[in-house]
Amino acid sequence: MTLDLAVKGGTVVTASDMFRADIGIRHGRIVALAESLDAPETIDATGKLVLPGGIEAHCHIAQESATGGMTADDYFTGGRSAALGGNSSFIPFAAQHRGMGVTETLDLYDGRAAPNSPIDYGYHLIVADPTEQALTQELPAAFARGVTSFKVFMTYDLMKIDDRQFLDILTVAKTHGAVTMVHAENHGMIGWMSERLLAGGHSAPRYHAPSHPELAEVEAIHRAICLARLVDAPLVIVHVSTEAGAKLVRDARAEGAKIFGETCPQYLFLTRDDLDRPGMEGAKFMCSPPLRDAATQEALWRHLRTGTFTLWSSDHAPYRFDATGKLAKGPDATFKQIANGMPGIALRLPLLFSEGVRTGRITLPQFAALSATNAAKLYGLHPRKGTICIGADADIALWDPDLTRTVTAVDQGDAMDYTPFEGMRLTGWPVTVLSRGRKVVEGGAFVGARGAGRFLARARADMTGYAGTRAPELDPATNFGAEIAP
Ligand code: DUC
Ligand code: ZN
Ligand code: ZN
Repeated sequence: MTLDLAVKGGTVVTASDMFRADIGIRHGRIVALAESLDAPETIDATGKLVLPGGIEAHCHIAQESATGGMTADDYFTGGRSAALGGNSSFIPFAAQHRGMGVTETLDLYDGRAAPNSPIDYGYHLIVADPTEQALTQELPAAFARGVTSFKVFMTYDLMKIDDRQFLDILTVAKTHGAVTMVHAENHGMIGWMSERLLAGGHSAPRYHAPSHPELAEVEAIHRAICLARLVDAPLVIVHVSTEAGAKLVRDARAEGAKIFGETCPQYLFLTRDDLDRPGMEGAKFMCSPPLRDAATQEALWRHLRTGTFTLWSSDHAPYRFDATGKLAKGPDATFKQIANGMPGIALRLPLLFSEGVRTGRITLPQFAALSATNAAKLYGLHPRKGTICIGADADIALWDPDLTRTVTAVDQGDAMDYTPFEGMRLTGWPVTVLSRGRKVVEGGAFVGARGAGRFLARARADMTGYAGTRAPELDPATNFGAEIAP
């Protein structure tokens, strides 16, 4: 068989297996796995781990917030940083704001992504204005276009939807085979706490943590799960930051519901003590939900190891530590006025490798699953992406398991002026990354091209193994019967 490229001598790691094999690539796809292959071009993977290219499934790129702030990264810098972190595709958000149509939103993001992204990309559609037109026509059209996941917010004045709107969106998503994702925090609790803290003169970044109490997340996760179970729709609880929240996800799934959890490095590597740094430094560590404590970190590691979390995502939300970002409202801004979010797209996987795999907390196949395979299955990309098998895109990351590097902001390849993980020494880094057989990272350096990434029209989620738990109260006559596919 004629090959274009062979990756030789490495140890292939998938979500289920580890084996020694050469990988043969032709026209950007994997066409052979064998003990020994040759090709006009070869990559020596001796001593390396050969993993599916990562899929970053939660990041904010070229996205404006409802209040007008823009993320620092565009599709080029965000994609470059993702590639440096071992990813060969990503799924940022396309954010609908109130008064905007869904189709208009997706067209806008196409204009931002297509000319710039160096790696393959799709979007999750944020739905902030579920009008009748959006529900009946635009969301189905988005699905047909390959945008098969929708995100909703239970908090933020200009983004939040109410429970009835949530049920409407879940039902449309379910009808078409889309997955709904939710930012689950109780809006009333956050507003009430914030008002009291500010009235008491507590406006520094450190008060961001108490303004978003753990119970706000727990209540909202519980409610979101109940809403999804009522209509038996799949739901992803994104950025789970509490042990109690993780338990709700685990228990719902154990009962057969199609409930999935995601957590992020910041909740396992940083704590709310970081918000206490002097002056406005704490603003660098403000994200929502906020950082918690050391005991929560350990609990979340446990849940990661035991499978509660299907997804491990960076929630890269890059706002620089200057007047374009965190300090847009001046050096004395209150915690309510500072953009929420932190960067980390290049570190999602190195952090997990170093502190997860190397410490023995998770296995290499678990690492592959959390890198790519689970996201590919849940978000309709599998088996084209997310694994190493015949026929898949040649999206491959070669990892040097023994390479140690110290994290520093300038190495991130993003448009940021800080990293919250500055100074951490991590062992295990991606050294070569392929996107459809093209090198985007070589020798740890970015070699990709602006605009080389392609839009990923995604399919429906793979729900194999999830029977669902439709609420017995629902009468098939109310449109939840057989005409809605499982
Ligand atoms: N939600 C996110 O998903 N990311 C950043 C901030 C937020 O509220
Ligand atoms: Zn969120
Ligand atoms: Zn996010």
